[in-house]
Amino acid sequence: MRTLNPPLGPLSVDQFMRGHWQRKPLLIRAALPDFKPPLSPEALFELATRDDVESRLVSQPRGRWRLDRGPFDAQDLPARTRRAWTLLVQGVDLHVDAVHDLLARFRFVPDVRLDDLMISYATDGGGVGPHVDSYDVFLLQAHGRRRWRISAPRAIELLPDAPLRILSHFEAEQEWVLEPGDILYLPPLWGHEGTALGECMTYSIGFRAPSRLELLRGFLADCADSVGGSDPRFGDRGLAPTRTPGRLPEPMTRSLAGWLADWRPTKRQIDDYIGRFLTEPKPSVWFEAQARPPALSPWWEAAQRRGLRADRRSRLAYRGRHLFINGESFEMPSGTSARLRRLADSRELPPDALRATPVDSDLARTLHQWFCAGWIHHSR
Ligand SMILES: [Mn+2]
Repeated sequence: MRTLNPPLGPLSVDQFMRGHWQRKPLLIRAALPDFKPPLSPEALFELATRDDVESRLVSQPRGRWRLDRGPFDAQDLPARTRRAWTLLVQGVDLHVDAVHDLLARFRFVPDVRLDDLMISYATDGGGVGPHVDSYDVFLLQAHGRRRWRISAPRAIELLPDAPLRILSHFEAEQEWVLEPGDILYLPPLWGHEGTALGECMTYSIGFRAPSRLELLRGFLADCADSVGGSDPRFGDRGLAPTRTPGRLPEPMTRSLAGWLADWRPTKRQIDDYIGRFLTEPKPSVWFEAQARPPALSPWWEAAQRRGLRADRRSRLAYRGRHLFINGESFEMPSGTSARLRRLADSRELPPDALRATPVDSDLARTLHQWFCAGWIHHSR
């Protein structure tokens, strides 16, 4: 995946990042002027039948909000002629190359900040109500028209007893009708409400940002897994008899407090965890390992002839001598780092990057291992 021109209209990437990113909304008319949606509504409905695809149906029977979770058979969905329903399909970039390729236009933001591309299909009047999201989003109008109304961040009150998070008070400060190819950028916590004007499809390019609690939870669990080894246990040889058996023994309290206060993760543990955490695939992603791994030598010959590319679901990042891929950490052997970084940045290695490298090299062995795991493929 090449890095394509950012769809920011007249703004440069620098202007956008300084003036808008995480600060204020931006409407970009004709951001992708000749945009043709790569997926028809029928193809989207088909995706929503799969159990490895996260989908939701939002409707308002008799004026009450209703949320159903997929997968949905064709007969589960309301008719396309029926008003005001919405089908949301999450992570479409994980399943459709042409949709994944769209994300290349947003790689002016680091890959680890990018979450997924969600497609929302709605019939006339459809929407999911006024709400806020915790993350930045680019709303690309892919087909038909949608009216967006937005408001600046403020104290949030939600409708009681609704199956979705819907703001109970929402006063729009600005509103626009988006046409195909237009994009609306929203920073986190801006109130927004989108309403379909006729049948419409909107692509949400969503970002991710960990909270401190999410990071700590995972990190502490990870540390606990790797403690093992020399695990001292409290002992109290010489303990004096007590007449107050209900009281916490002071020496015991002091020892345990010392263990807690003195425990420190190493810098290596910390750096390693951050890289693995930020490249962890989504829970729905499952890589199919090669049932019959090819022998290294013919495989390497083919790789040198055809080049290699990352699977569209693979998450890659590097820092210093470490490369992180799909939640695992590799120390890059000397002589491999320039090319492994190139694989992370461009998501492919063309034949000329591999040609001069012998089959008994660290690079060939590492890439072969990733190929067998299903993380990378031969280029077409
Ligand atoms: Mn939203």
